[in-house]
Amino acid sequence: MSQSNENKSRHSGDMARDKDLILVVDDSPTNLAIMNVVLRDIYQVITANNGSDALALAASEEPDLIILDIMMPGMDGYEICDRLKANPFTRDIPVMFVTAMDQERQEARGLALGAVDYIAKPVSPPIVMARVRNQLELKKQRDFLRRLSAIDGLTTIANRRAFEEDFDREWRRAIRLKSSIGVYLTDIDNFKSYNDAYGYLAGDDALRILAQAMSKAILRPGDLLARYSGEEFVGLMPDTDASGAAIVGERLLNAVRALSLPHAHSGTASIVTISIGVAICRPGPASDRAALFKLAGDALYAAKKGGRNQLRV
Ligand code: GH3
Ligand code: MG
Ligand code: MG
Ligand code: MG
Repeated sequence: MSQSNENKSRHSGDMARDKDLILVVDDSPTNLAIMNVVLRDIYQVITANNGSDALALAASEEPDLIILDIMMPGMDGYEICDRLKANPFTRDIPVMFVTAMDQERQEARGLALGAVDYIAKPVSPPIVMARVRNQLELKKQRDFLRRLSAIDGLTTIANRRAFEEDFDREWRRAIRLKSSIGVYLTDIDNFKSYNDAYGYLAGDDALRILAQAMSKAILRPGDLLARYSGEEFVGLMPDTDASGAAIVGERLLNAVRALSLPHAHSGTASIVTISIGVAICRPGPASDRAALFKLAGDALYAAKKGGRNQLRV
């Protein structure tokens, strides 16, 4: 899997298409042509006539649905489905089989391999349309729920669950690519007294405003900012070394200062400020990502001890 593929897949959820994209895989040019005619008015259709092209297209184009013929020379539909399901970048794409009539065993085997539905040959256009529409609708609902489960309700940025998933994925990627990875933890300074002085609802507003400002301060598309807990935010910086991480940290500090939210008891500058702890490493197979996270926590503690409104590495 190439690096550009991995980067692309990280952001597939953001990808907006005018039409749903369907990949049709069949060794018969006639069958491909029929499916194309049936689907092309409503959907964008791409085709492959063999397994390896199908797998490559599935990974690079991230179709919304794959329609897969079973009987093919070389890699058959079962094997293609198996491989799609084994690859984290393609496993969530719904697969529908095309089976010859009266092939109960084919249908059962396909469904057991993770296919969501099947179409019987010879294909009936209205049935193809109906089944395709159903599966695309279900996929939209799944994608919606997946996005929802990754979002923090108060600030609408990523939540802790999303961070943990990203951290795990980026960590393994950094090991594979022998690249470095940075983590930062931010904590609002004297936020308890902000709530005490201005009220808890004003505190919630401040959290929303800070979250948006910090999100905007992060330049690189691969970087993640998430709300970790109460008034603590966590960030992930793939492919970032110590100097790059310090630059991001300074941008975050300045973005919050620039808001100039009045905080009479901030103990620092009479405005809301944050402290940041940063940790960077180049993980190997034996490294522990919890240890990197703890280093960021230690650095944050040092920033607090050192007077707040600052960054420590
Ligand atoms: P420090 O500078 O040491 O961080 O001081 P602090 O007062 O910010 O201490 P700490 O980080 O432990 O404070 C957490 C406070 O953040 C407690 C609570 O009042 C506030 N807080 C946590 N979650 C929320 C939230 O969702 N909404 C609001 N309004 N306040 C929250
Ligand atoms: Mg065939
Ligand atoms: Mg805190
Ligand atoms: Mg705090």
